[in-house]
Amino acid sequence: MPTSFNRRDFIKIGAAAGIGTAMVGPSLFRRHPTARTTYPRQQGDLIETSPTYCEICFWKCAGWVHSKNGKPWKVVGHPEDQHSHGRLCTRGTGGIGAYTDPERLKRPLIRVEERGEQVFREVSWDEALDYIAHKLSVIKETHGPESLAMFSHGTGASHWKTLTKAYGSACITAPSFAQCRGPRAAGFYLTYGDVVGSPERTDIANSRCMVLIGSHLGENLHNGQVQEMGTFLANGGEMIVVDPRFSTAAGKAKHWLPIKPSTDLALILAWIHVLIEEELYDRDYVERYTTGFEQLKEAVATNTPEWAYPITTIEPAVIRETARTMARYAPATLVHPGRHVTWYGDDTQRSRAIAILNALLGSWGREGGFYIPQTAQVPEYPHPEYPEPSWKMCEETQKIFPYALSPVASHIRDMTVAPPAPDKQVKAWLVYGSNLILSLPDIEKTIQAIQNLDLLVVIDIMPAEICGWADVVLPEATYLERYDDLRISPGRRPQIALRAPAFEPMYDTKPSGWIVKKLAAKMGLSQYFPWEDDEDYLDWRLRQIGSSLDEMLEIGVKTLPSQGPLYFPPGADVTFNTPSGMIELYSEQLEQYGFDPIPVYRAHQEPPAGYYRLIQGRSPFHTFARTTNNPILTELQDENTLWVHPTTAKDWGLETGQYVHLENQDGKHSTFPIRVQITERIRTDCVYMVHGFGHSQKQMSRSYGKGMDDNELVTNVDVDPIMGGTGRRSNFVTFKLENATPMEAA
Ligand code: MGD
Ligand code: SF4
Repeated sequence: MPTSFNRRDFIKIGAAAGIGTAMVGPSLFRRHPTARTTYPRQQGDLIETSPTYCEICFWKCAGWVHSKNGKPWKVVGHPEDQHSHGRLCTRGTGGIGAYTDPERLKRPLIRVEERGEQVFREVSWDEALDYIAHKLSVIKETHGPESLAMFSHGTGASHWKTLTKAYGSACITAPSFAQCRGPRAAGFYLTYGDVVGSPERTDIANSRCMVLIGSHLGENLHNGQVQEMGTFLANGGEMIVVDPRFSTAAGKAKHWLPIKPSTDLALILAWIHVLIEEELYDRDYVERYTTGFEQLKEAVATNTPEWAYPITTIEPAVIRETARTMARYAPATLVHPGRHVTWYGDDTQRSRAIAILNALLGSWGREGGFYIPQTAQVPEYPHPEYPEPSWKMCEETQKIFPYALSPVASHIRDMTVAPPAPDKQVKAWLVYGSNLILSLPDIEKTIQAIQNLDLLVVIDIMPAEICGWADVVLPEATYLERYDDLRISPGRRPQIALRAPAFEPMYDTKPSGWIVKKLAAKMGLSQYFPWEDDEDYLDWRLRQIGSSLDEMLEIGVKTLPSQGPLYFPPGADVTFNTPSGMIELYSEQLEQYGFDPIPVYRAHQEPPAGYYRLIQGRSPFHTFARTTNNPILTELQDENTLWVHPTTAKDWGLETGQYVHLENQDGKHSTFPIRVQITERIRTDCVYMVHGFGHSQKQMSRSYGKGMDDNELVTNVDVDPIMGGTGRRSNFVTFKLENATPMEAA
């Protein structure tokens, strides 16, 4: 019997099964239970290990899962792995919590009432997949296969992407492009004809000077990168941190520049001005590899430190001194390109300014700057050609944002609400591992788009907010219970890593490899999945490079022969993948679209009186909203706090520990209150919280109502006109002190 719940109560889930409830029936895996390494009994315990790579964030550190007497024990880093160097971060070691969380999704669900009513019934896999296959066939007939959009975040999405392409759609997006790294990709691509990639090609370990512009490494815990920062500091590296907040990194820096938020581009232009005016740039590198230097010199002639001072509040002497420091260590000076760079809408131009600054320092392709990454080449499993879509989302997006290098998630959402033409409708979404309600700015519009769909399928491990809006919810096995595609990421050496299941999937959850193959069969698309199962798929790919699944189950990580030098050899001729073949300080590509060919600073909106700019960052203990219900990680942190400067606190009579509500410039009031943390480590014109808290799903009891969701206060989005990025930092909040009662006391 379906049971009604209000929107916040969300999904009905059947009688809770306890931890250790394994799937009844034969093993899903043929090879792994006997192939994984088994150590002799230690003090009476049977210790077993399986290779994995972490899915708690997308750095994908390789490691070993250890079980004791068949039960999860610990996950540790793989010593050969260049992402983790043998050590996992706090979140990675807490990864077991994703497996043991008794509140995870357990069985497939189908919605039985109107969308938004959140009434579901538990169904068998066959019923869930029949339902999807039937709906997709009707949608294909009515609106064409191009009307399917896929949102993907995570490795398990790989088979779903294949299915989307086999169905006939090219509309596959990672929300991280428009909400995170896209401006950096566009800015560096326009300048160098290449992207920074992930993991970043930053040669931190060999740097002598590192500049972090709103990149809060240390709190932003991308493991290998933070370990390299440790090496850099231990070697006496000088760090310059630009942040309105005294971040953990600022605490390790020689120079902390507490910049007025939204003015970084002015500072970078002033640095460029100083390098050119004082002839501190790398003349040989600039002459050999770049084009547009004279135009750059002319463009920044008036961007003096004195010009930048009233804009940024950074004193001219500090701007000059830090520019000289960068030049002193160049080319082993790394101006870090950042990662989450969608801030104020002019983000591609800010990223381009960072790219230009690095070019003047001669650090791209040089030791201590940016190395040349190497990626293992592993052939794809052969399959038939995908059908050619009659229209492609990326082309539609590029009509509006010319350097959208991938479809833009928010643009797909907007097109779902208002299609550009009757024959270009988006009618079905597959959402893999992406809680679009908390991650896409403008929640109301996201819900409006969902209401326009004929089908919303969510594949997740937790009953995240997006599941509540789905027609079908598919519970995926966690990364500790499944094979996934090989990890093939760029790095200093070509390297691959294997993720194998350490445990049978609990409850009635399944790996995506299994789900997609079965769904493809029901859709008549089996020819695109010709392998027998995940083990056969992986083994075939591995054999093409002289390895095998058995070998990888034993070793976990394999390093392949180097493909070439890590840095430009001295005096080498280098052709860049730009129209001119040079590093483009002046961009004719941008000019032809009517954009500034050299970045120009333009002022942003200021907070109204009594309001403060809301700035956000990451908690070292959590991965955005993904982990805030994890039973292990919530013990380390279960709510976020609001950083408030003492002067602001005094004006409002606030005390540390007190709960407050916030309201933004558009009158949007927070759903849950947040605890105040008074600190001199932040400027007076802004307040700060980490992202990922304030979940509204009661089904996730450890995170429900704990802390505040910054996303609901982001109603103003500054869209980057070059690539469609969604800048979230032009939202201003004021304090609302009434009825600010924390959940536990409410
Ligand atoms: P942001 O969230 O943009 O992060 O990490 P970053 O790329 O480092 O930056 C937050 C910093 O910007 C804060 O210190 C804030 O005070 C500062 N800031 C705010 N406004 C301004 C401004 O106008 N100018 C300047 N100069 N600084 C400003 C994000 C990265 O972290 C990403 S994209 C991912 S996907 C990973 N997520 C993640 C996680 O969820 N948890 C942990 N622990 N680590 C993570 N690492 C990665
Ligand atoms: Fe996992 Fe931490 Fe590595 Fe991310 S950085 S993959 S959470 S161990």
